[in-house]
Amino acid sequence: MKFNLTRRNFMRAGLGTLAGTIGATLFGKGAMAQDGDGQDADSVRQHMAHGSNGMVGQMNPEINQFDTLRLLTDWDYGVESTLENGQTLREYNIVAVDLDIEIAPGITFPAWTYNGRVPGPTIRCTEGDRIRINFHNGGTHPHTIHFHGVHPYGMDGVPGAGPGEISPGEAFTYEFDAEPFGCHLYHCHALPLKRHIHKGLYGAFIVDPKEGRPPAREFMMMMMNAFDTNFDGGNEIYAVNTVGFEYARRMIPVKVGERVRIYLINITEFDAINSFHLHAEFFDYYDHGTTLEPTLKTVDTIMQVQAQRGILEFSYRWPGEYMFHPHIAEFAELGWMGMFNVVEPENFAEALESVGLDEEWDILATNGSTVPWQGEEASS
Ligand SMILES: [Cu+2]
Repeated sequence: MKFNLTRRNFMRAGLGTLAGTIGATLFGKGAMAQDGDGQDADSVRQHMAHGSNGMVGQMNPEINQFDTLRLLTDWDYGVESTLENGQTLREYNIVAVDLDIEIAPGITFPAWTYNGRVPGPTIRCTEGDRIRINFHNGGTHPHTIHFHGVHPYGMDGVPGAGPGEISPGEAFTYEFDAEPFGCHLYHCHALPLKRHIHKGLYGAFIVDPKEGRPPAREFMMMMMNAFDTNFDGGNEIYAVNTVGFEYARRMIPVKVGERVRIYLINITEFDAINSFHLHAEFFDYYDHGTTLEPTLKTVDTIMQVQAQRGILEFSYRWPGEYMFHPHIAEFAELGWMGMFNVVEPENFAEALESVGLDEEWDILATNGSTVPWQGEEASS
């Protein structure tokens, strides 16, 4: 019997039984296990029947052109220049491409992507910047980019407005000023909408307030997302940032006592509501991220409909391995569950290394904002 498991952390966390349930449920629901390392759905079920108590399989590093842990912090500031009126211009090139991605070990999904990744690039800027998106459709279907933000009608990226749907091989430049500040998103708005969104055409759009926000370790967890692997109009795999259980296999390093800020966006198609529950702590929540004061204080669960989003802030008092997941058991069992590995500062380098990260990731996580905090509050 072959187990290609990277489950050291998983076992340490004492999640063995849960993981067994997860695997059985995952493959029992009709997800298409692909050839990969030779495990089809039947052989996986057999493993489960023989009492495997870990997640089966290993991600194939050759398939995805992105690392799920690095998606958390890879802010894209575009190519920056200054316009004659003194305004900052940020210019981005986004190409739609059809590409198979791996959404769980051994399970590939024929995605439609922005720049070869799901979610697409995390566009980050300051309120008032001019944003210029050179969009080229290199896919096989008509697509658009619709931004959640303020912009003229012709820049709305929907059929009938401006250029409407951009045909394969064609291009269009979307341009507008970034406002309001907050945690936003963009997605394809071609029809049928649910198919174009669920195939993977979405990304985070973070607009920093001009006065910045207090220092924090920041993560883009855009996206609570899901995949309908057999195209029956329901999802088989759920995740945050695309790969089921990846943040359980490779826990996210965090330091005791530091402020953590999560940009959370729900783009799940087919299910009306998604949610986020944090273990062993409570957080403040900024609905849509459009305020500097929390809109909800001291909660440990938040729900979001599709395209709803917000900013979470919290800090952990004690070291430990803390779960986060939707409080919807089905989603959690089908891949949407992750963990924070909270450690003392002196153990942080080790925590990074244990999941294949480095100092560069740490710097991106703690210096993400386009503007330094200009308020009074001391760093936590
Ligand atoms: Cu599309």
